[in-house]
Amino acid sequence: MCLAPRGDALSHLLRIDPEVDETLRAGGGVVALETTLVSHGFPRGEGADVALECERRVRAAGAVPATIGVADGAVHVGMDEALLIRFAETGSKARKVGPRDLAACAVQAALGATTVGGTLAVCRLARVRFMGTGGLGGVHRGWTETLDVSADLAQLARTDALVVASGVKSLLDVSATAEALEALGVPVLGWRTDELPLFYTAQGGPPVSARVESVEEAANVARMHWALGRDSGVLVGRPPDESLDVEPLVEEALARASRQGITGQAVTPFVLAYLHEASDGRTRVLNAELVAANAELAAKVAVAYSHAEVEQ
Ligand code: PSU
Ligand code: MN
Repeated sequence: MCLAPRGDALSHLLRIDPEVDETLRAGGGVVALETTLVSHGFPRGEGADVALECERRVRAAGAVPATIGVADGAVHVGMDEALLIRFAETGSKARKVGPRDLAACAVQAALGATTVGGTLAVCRLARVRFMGTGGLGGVHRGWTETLDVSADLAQLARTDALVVASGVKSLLDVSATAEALEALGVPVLGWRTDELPLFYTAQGGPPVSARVESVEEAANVARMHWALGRDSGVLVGRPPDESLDVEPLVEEALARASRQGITGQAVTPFVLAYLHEASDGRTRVLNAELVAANAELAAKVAVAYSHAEVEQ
């Protein structure tokens, strides 16, 4: 793990909220939350409710939320409600910030909503070990032509943090993503399931590398993974409580995007908006629910991890 120099240059660039900083120093549970889903994952403005609900659920589980994003020339680890609302209100006008975009975004003082990969890059620096999100980015359908593979994967491979997600984004090539995770040496744990969840659907995904039944077990696997010198992340796939079969709609949305010449970063928001429209808003409700439930589970694992640290 890279040791963050606590020198002046970094301390003004990396703005760690005092409560987050204290909790990290005391070995308590801190859960990182991303801002891409706040700005880009929900219609303008609505992301704030989702983000605030995630923070509440993390606190209710006994951990401290650290929502991460770039604003006013600094990388924020933990932010106040006003800044969170700014991310939601700026919506798709906020920059989408992956690991490679952090520096330019900070230097140019743009508002930068961090993806899972961007958030994990900051976790590595700030030594935050847990994160909750909706879906991980991964290998896109048609990747043999486009080579469109999310930087989330490479960053997860080099960050010792545990991420709770409902699998990967529904529009991806899920089996290819599972293969990539295996190749990168990232454990994929199923939360009370043998299959990697398909975001909106619990069943039918590729097999996980191990199933875990409790938060203590998940925390212990992560601890052992890191104790064995593995410095990669650990993915915990938590199935949604209710399943929606949206695969036919995803296919329709992708076909439509391709006909309209929509490519790259614009594809996800297009597909999400299409799913929402075509499902009478059910995908958006489920998306908001699973993001909050994943944040809560990440918090419970973080608390179990910190308790075991104290006992040792
Ligand atoms: N899953 C969703 N909506 C999203 C994302 C994931 O249902 O907006 C975001 C996450 O922030 C994830 C990012 O890290 O998409 C990956 O984007 P890309 O494929 O461009 O790397
Ligand atoms: Mn991409």
